Amino acid sequence: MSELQALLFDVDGTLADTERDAHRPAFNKAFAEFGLDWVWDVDLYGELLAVSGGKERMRHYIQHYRQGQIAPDKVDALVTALYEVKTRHYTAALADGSMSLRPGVRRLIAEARAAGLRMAIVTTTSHENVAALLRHSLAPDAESWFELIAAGDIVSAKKPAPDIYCWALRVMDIEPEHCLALEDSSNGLRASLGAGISTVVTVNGYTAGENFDGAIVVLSDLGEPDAPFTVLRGDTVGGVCVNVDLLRRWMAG
Ligand code: XBP
Ligand code: MG
Repeated sequence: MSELQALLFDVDGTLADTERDAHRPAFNKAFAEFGLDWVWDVDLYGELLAVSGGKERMRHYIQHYRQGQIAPDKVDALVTALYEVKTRHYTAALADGSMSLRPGVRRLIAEARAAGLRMAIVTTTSHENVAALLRHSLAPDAESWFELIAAGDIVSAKKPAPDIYCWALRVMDIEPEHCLALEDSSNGLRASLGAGISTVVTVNGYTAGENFDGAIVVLSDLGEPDAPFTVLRGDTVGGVCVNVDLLRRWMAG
């Protein structure tokens, strides 16, 4: 039986439902600012989420949905410039604290801190975006609660490649057997499992129909004592919300 020592949190879709109502409008604002008539509606964005990473997603869109519109030798510079503006819009939108955390996230993080568990962030989005979400939606000093923020372009192969998780394990000098990952998407799950880390999945509107083979459990959300999660797959071993005790029981198998 492995002892649980660290929780590794994905960000987008796991800590907060940032994709539909924060990242997506920020992309659209950037497109408009550049005079592009590109609009990513809710459904199209759901399709594009198959590609993780905002820059990679825009490159994919240009290649597959806007053939011939941008000269190939201009794509990289355009994507870089759009990403910078998109990040500005995204962080500005979060600044008023209106992006709420998903059910149970604040509670679990507090319990993990109290239990002395190590915590890290492992995400495809940028450090800047993570910092904005933690600061404005969790607590002004929340970034300091995490010993590591593994984010964005630290690795070139984004999720579903396991690289960002492998990098975090190396920097933390910890074995995957002592970690649990929390993810919301099939891409994220494949990344964490690829690094050998047991994973709890909480789905959202964009990811509910995805393949989560290999997850310990698939839940609607982390739940609260008075608002239990719904179990989509797996054994909750008697728990009604995800807490440190339940995570330890899952680790024990
Ligand atoms: C999700 C992603 C990101 C976001 C957009 O990251 O794939 O690309 O959609 O953020 P995760 P950026 O679930 O790993 O947190 O535009 O900054 O990439
Ligand atoms: Mg995610």
